[in-house]
Amino acid sequence: MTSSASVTSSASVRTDMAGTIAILTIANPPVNSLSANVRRDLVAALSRSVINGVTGVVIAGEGANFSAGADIQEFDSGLDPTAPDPNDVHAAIEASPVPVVAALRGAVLGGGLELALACHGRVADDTARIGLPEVKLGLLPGGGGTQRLSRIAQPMIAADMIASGRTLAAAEALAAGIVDRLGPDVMAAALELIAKLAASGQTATAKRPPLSGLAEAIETARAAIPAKSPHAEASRTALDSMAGAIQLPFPEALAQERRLFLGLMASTASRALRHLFFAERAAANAPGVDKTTRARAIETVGVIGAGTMGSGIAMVFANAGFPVTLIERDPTALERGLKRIRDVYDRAVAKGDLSTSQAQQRLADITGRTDMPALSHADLIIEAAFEEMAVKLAIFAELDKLAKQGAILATNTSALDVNVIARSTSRPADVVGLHFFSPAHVMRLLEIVRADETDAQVLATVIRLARQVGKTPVVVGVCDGFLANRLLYPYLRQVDLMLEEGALPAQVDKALTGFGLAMGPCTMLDMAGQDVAWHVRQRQLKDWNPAMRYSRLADLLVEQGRLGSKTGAGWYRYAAGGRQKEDDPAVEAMILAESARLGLARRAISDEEIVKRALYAIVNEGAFALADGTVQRAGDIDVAYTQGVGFPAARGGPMFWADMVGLKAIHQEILALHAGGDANWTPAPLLAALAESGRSFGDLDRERQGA
Ligand code: T1G
Repeated sequence: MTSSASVTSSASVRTDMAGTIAILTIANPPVNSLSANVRRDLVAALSRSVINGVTGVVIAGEGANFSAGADIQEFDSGLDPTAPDPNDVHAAIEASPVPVVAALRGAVLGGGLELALACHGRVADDTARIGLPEVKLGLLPGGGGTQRLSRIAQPMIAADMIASGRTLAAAEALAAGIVDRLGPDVMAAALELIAKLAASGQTATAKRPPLSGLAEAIETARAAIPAKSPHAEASRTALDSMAGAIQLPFPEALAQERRLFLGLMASTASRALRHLFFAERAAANAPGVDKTTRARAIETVGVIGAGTMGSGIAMVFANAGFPVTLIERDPTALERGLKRIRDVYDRAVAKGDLSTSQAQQRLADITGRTDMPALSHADLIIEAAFEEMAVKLAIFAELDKLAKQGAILATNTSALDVNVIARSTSRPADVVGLHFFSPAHVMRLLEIVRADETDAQVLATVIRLARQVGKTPVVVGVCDGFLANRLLYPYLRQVDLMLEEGALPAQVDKALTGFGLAMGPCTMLDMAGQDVAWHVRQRQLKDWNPAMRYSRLADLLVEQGRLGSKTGAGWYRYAAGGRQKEDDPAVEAMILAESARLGLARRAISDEEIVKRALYAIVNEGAFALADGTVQRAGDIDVAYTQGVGFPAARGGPMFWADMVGLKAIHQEILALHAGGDANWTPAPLLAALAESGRSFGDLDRERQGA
């Protein structure tokens, strides 16, 4: 075992001795990222150990993680030229005259794995999660990972890890040759491996030949890169770097890897993905909630409503191992909901995504009931009933009577006022909005709607629960549409107005999918149901600003019963049960007739204008939402739109994209559009202020974070 006393300690690397073996422990909470200081101290501690005549070195991580890799913040704040770069650290390890072994636990990711690969051996316990996820940040392993993994791991696995960023469990890593030993006591295993290496002599990874079969493995991995992946370019470049292991001497291949890495680091796509990495974590923060806020225990969940959303939400929690009671008063509707769930699991088993026993376990966790009192013991109850306030108020009145004290009462409403629902109960502090996006068991975004009186403990509970069930929480305030839908309203209005002025649905959709949106707006509404948006518009028309142009085109669709794919017709015509979409001449005729009725001379509208007007509408409304406090950060909007609305992650989200375009230019174009008298283009004062002061939405978020 190791001695207790630390021989020397620096800020981020502690040195202990176990006999004549030095144990260097990286201590840089929360995840031992390899900051400039850590790299500097590692080189110094290693050099000191060798000078002191140790017979071996173990490198370990403080706490649960070995290391989560490079400090991602450094890529934007600037690399410290005075600090050793990762390749300097790895060269020092490989030059060691005594064996260096990595003791791996928890996260062994990115630069953390690269550090371990430079060691002469690696041991792990079964908590280790081992991978090179750099491509998910639009990067590639820039510390020798593409070269050393090619010399250590089974080639097909190595190429897949590098191209996809997939993380291996410890046992997989052992089977792939990345880990030499697996055991519960990594320190003991490390000391044993050092003794073995000291006896047999250690070989630096860089001196080993690349494993045979690498060329084929690279081509196989290249063919498997999903065309629509936000990091497709990074994956391809990472494999190009990996091919260097075959084509070039190690030092030249390493230099090529570094060059390719720096090129990706400067790319907009990587900057966008790095922005989203931090924005996703920031979006889970809420006023009055921090890591010390105690959460309530959630063990059982109730869902009210077995429709599309209710059954999807029930699966979200069953998939995470929670027992769920699904309430639907109408037995036929309940059976329909349960069948919908069975069908989803059957398809998952057929596709091999789930084993039969997993599907059976999840189904067993969902209990269908028609009586609300079955929820009296639930810790969390989520209402997913019909989107009418009267319906929801009646349900919450009943819940107020039967739910146990301390239960969290949530509504899945997509736009209704959660304050009104909360205040209708005797326990408003326990009421919160949990707005899932359809299909709930697939879409990662979860809008957590904090009503005025929602207790901080309730927010803390549902934020942590969201991440526990695989959702990305974004905390928003109460307003019409909360965040994602509120910003869609002006976006969809611009679409309809452009249809009146000269565009057609297929062109609009093509322009926006060409920009990178997963789905065009006309197709999106046909899928969601034209009647859903119609209900929202009817509610908003009650106090409509007459200076704000309004198109009734989408209303005409609904009046003609064209509700979208579910009725076989919407903006498009659908055959084969909604799977085959066709342009519909009847819709074109309807649009042309409406333009004529309005006396509009139809004109050619460019794809560029379509993208600008559609997205500027989102950006402008986002600035209004940031100003009124409904949304805390521009980054929250980016997370919501990339994870809930299909905005391309490689563009970072609408607000990051606007920063790249330049707020001054956007503000000028909105002013020009506003000059036409349409109140849809009233410039948000916050956007004007940022534009005039030369600041970005990113600057605003940093200012607010620093405040
Ligand atoms: N750099 C900086 N901060 C990091 C970080 C990192 N690598 N990883 C996590 N954090 C912060 C995170 O922002 C959060 O901060 C806190 O740590 C807890 O994270 C040269 C170029 C390790 C699986 O991509 O996957 O190495 O919000 O909330 O859920 O080749 O963090 O508390 O202020 O996610 O337990 C490659 C990224 C880097 C791994 C832990 N490495 N991290 O998950 O906690 S590039 C990665 C993760 C690189 C080299 C290349 C996860 C985790 P805050 P968390 P978690």
